[in-house]
Amino acid sequence: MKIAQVDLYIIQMPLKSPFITHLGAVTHREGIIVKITDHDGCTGLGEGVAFSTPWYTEETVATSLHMITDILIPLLKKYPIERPEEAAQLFKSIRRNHMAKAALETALWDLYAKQHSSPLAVILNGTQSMIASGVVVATNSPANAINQIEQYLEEGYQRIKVKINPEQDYSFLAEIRKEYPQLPIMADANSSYTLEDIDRLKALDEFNLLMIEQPLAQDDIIEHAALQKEISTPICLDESIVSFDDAKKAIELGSCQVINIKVGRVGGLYEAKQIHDYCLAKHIPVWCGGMIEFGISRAHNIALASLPGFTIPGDISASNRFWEEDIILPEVQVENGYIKVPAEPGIGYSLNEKRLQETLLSKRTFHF
Ligand code: OSB
Ligand code: MG
Repeated sequence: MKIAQVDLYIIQMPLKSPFITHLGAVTHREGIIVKITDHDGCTGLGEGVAFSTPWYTEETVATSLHMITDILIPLLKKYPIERPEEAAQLFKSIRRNHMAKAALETALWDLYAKQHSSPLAVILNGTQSMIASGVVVATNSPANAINQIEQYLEEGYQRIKVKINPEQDYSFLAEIRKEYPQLPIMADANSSYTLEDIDRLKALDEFNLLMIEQPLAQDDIIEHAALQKEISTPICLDESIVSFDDAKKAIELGSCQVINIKVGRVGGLYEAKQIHDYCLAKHIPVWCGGMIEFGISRAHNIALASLPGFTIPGDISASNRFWEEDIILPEVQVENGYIKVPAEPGIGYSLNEKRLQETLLSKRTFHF
């Protein structure tokens, strides 16, 4: 792919309002923007989606930087590649560190698509020109949740996700259901329950949720299979699925009826597409998860969600859901509940250089 240079930009931005789960509150987002430039001056963009602390997965911005700088870039220098799939293969010699790998791999996909003057969605074999958009309400007050839901429905979002845990479930959902009896709604527990809570979880069946996301342990697929036999609400797995093999095993075991695919969690677009293709063949619907990300990762999510198996609105919201001003131009917009898949080459969004400079903490450049 004739890589000449890799630039890493570490940026930080405040969220418009705190994102609250039982695991803590996110008030600021630190992230890594990757720019890969080829010998002709063509550039590909990627984003590292690890958080500053390991609250969601084990990776952090600092571990990602270490992996990208000291392990993955040296590998790319040593073994020049012709296609992004080869990077995915090359990175398999390194254990885990999926978000670090995805930061580079997604930039290579964007570069490859631009080198071939083709939209990334087309390169990935996407078939949908519009993505149905859902949004997450992450607050611990029912009144706040209802206010936010009202605002998001006005903005056109097609599906609402709320965060739940054993201290905030039945009565929280009952208040929301009273206000919105027909709303397509789902709940994400982020691993806050155990099988001992089975009666609490059974009680949630009456709310007609689209699904419950990751009720049990973040690395479990065995107990989720046992739980799915006891509840009628479909289980969707997030944290438990970090690879194609995980997805295959979870589906074979009956641990879930739906999978949330996150590019960063599974190590890149190649692995994400493998999971998608398998789920499509097995009639398991998938949707694209979110990471409170900046626009570059959002843009990669849009390209991925154009694939035919993405039949459920995911957590791909507009840039203004989290940011006063995003780092891409144009910003991601939701119109009548949909996001248009760009028809321009690559991800179809460019860096907002002014915003990048305003939010920049540090920068590193690597010459090939
Ligand atoms: O569990 O899906 C999750 C955000 C950060 C880490 C984990 C999760 C989330 C979300 C998605 O819920 C929020 C979004 O980006 O829209
Ligand atoms: Mg989740």
